[in-house]
Amino acid sequence: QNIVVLTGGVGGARFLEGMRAAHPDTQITAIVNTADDLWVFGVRVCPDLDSVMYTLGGGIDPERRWGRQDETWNARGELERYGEPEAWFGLGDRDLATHLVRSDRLRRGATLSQVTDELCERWRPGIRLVPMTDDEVATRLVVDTPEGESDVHFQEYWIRYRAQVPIRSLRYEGIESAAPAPGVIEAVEGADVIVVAPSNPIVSIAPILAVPGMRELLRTAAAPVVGVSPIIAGGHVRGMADQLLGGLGLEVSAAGVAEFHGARSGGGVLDGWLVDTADAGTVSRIESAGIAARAVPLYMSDDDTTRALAEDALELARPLA
Ligand code: GDP
Ligand code: FO1
Ligand code: CA
Repeated sequence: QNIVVLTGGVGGARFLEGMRAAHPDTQITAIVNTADDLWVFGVRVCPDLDSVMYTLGGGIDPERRWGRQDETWNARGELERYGEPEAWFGLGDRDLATHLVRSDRLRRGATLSQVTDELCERWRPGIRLVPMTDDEVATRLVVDTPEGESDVHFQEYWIRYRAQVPIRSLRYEGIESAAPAPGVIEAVEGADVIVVAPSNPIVSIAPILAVPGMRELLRTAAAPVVGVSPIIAGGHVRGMADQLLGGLGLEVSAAGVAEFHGARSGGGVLDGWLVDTADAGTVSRIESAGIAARAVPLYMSDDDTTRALAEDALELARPLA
């Protein structure tokens, strides 16, 4: 069996842990969002790839859920003392080593997928991690800051402005000329099931689908496509997904996200969608949009419920194959 998961960072990484626990001997391929990535202080940072790699490799900071555990911040302190304008972006000392290796390889001509394979030789995530594209894409937003309208990278909006400023527009810069990374098309075509992880719909899943060819690839895939809602009872679980959905005028609900991704039968990408038991009342609305829906516990509070959630996703997919 081949399982393919489309994923962002935190929510997706946790879900992948459950999938790996449920199917330790199965080939699982994660297609990871790279539109959060940025160059800062001369290094290439890939937050979602690193969140997934560190989580599955046992190196993630368990509280922050990004960056390394047992981290120190000496380099960051020194950057602040230099008055570096980008010091709002926190690169820990341990994390910095990952970025030095990645950036060195990229400058020598390696592709992001090659570097990711190399980093994974150390972390051994047990799941194949493939960036959505080897080309540079950046989620950028035009926002209203206290200093006026500003065109910022997603990371600046997220970290510096804590997703608290009004959004005028959002775009995935560079996406038109991006191509799926090697292995992406083969993975989707060879999949027995494709799962959309409980990741941020706007900044994790949508950019993957916006890579030219991806939407069509999913629409015509032989395997069923099922997703897990990142929204429970009208709110984000961890992180700030509601700021983006709400900020763009979209409905912040499990059903709203299902309709945003759309039914495969109606030009979207989903055959099935899992909502939390708290949202059981919206199952019929989702089904009337042409998406098979079920209500199960979606809160990944411990390893057992996370593994059960992965099983539930595969079970929802089974009759849709
Ligand atoms: P990011 O790239 O690091 O922001 O991570 P993702 O995009 O993969 O995941 C962020 C999303 O995960 C947020 O929208 C959260 O609502 C969702 N999330 C986090 N924990 C859980 C959970 O336990 N259950 C569900 N269903 N969603 C979760
Ligand atoms: N998140 C923060 O809130 N503050 C930071 O300074 C920060 C630095 C950082 C460095 C490397 C990395 O891989 C992730 C980092 N994050 C930080 C998290 C990052 O903004 C998020 O994981 C995502 O991009 C949200 O999708
Ligand atoms: Ca992300």
